[in-house]
Amino acid sequence: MKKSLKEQFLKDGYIIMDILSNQEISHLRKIMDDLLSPKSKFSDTTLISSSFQHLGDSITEFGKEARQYYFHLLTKPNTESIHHAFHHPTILNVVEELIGPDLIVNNASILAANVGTSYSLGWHRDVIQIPENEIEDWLFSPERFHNSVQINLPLVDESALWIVPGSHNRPNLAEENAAFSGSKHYAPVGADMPGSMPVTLKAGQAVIYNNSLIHRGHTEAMKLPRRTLHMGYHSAVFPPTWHFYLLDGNLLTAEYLKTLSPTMKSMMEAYLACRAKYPDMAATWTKKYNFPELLS
Ligand SMILES: O=C(O)CCC(=O)C(=O)O
Repeated sequence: MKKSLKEQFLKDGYIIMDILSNQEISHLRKIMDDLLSPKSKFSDTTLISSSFQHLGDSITEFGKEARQYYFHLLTKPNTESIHHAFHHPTILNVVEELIGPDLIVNNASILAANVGTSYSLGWHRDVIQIPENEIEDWLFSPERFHNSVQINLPLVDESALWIVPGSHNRPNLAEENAAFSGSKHYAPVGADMPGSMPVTLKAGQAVIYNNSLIHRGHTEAMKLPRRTLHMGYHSAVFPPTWHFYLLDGNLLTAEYLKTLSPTMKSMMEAYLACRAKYPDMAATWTKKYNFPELLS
């Protein structure tokens, strides 16, 4: 990786890279469309806000409402046909250069919506698992190593992700706090955020970002469908963040693991080993966990 890309990632909190060939885009698009079948049509186009995204949607519900769907695939049987997208060698190489080796996937999802959907998710940093009264400013300091990388990789051109560049390693500015209206989780849907911009991506390009960035999902009524791969990783060489716990480890049963490809199976075994080593999500946002030198 060009040194400047890592520098840009550290400074701005995101980079954009070409990942997929045209052939890979068509191949994955076909698989994704097949997974999203049957293609229900919504008749009521009232905007439905997409909060509580971390709970995930059921893939069989796709298209019944005029909204953006967020499908967590790992631990969902019958979605294996697209799992190889989540260990694409180019993606793993880039992420390893940004945070370190021995990557563990903790989020393997699809963000999808049909033409005509207006999508609006409130501004947030990905700290939803942390109780609001435990979210402290030092979590966003440049000294804290954020062992988590998130990626949006659309198979259709899009600009649904919005970000505030550089906000990942500093606390909220006064005007940002005003936009959040007192919440440390989600700003009210539609709030104006100073310094924000949409991330415009061509199919096959990925935005690779630090999800401590202030960000949101937002589009006017879509003229193209949304068909985006969404994924998250951490390096097993370092302690994980709270994002690691997004996967329900209890669903990674021996029976389920047998249904996975050898690569995904070994990634999930690595996940379980890491889970055994770090069983307590609530430790991950404590100061001692993030700055182990405080322990000595
Ligand atoms: O790309 C999007 O729709 C937003 C995704 C997002 O906000 C998130 O995963 O935290």
